[in-house]
Amino acid sequence: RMANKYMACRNDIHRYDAPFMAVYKSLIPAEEELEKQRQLMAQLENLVAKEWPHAKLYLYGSCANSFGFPKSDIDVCLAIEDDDINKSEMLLKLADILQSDNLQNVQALTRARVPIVKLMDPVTGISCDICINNVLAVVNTKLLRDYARIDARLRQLAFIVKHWAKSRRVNETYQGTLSSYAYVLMCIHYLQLRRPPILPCLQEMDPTYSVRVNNIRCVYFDNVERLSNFGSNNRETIAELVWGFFNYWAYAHDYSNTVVSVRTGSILGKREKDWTRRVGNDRHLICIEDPFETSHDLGRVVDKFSIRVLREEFERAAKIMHQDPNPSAKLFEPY
Ligand code: 3AT
Ligand code: MG
Repeated sequence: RMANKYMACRNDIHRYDAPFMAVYKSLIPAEEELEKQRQLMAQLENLVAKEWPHAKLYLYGSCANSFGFPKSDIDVCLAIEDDDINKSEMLLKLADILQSDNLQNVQALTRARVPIVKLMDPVTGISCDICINNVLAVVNTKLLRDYARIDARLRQLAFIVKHWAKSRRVNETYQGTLSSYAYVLMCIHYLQLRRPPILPCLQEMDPTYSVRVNNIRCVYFDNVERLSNFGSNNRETIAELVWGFFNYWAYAHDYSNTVVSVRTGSILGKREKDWTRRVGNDRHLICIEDPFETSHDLGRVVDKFSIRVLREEFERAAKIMHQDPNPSAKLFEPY
């Protein structure tokens, strides 16, 4: 199946670069939206500093990793270095403070898997989730943002892939499909493996950035302004990359035996990670290694039903990219 279906790229592919670029541009948030986010952040920083002068607030997720769509909620992490904090108490206290400052719909979800306070700012209309000490998410956000600064094609590809995943409803972890974070890692990995490569492997280079988060050493090369020519020997354009990405996940990826790893910039064996069988709820039917929490498979939410849905969607996308007369519209037709 793999060998005979792995297709050559259609020869009129460059006709579709402009339409895909137009889709990409339509998905970039406006500068005034980012300004509103900064405004809300400043207000929150003020409130938090009064109660916890040593705490810091960080944006994470799509509002800070440069892969955010317009009108998305913002994710905020309150980081506090204090050994004896009680997260629930702190979240309840935070909810009180926010409420008295006229923020709306304030809700403390202390029993959630990641406990948060939710709020809506009536001035900017932005909704926001605040969690406590989820520092690994802040660090992986920075890694994604740093990769995006190396080559513009990453952001183009990832926006198209995220838009496809949302349109086709395969970006719903509670339904067994993949998170946006997983899709962006798949895009980075794809560009690391192009020949010549479009992205380097930052975690394999001499580190210039290093933090320790809950005993995980997060180190990598983050002087990315030095790498702005890295991908210039590869001339592939957006339509080719979208085609190649879907072709890879439809026909070329070895789901039974391999793991994609941004950390090493390579494909690893499931065997070496001991991800060959189901353990608890982790089925490892599609394996995407977290770059820092390396025991964490971002595909673990995928089950035997949703893996079929996903693979059928990859095949549908690959076929559209291969032969549809209007791929930049057809790809995103709602499910
Ligand atoms: P959307 O535009 O909201 O779809 P996002 O980038 O905000 O995309 P998520 O809402 O899936 O992505 O996740 C928010 C951030 O939380 C992204 C990443 O920094 C972190 N994160 C999400 N899922 C995981 C995970 N399984 N492991 C580690 N970090 C994660
Ligand atoms: Mg988000």
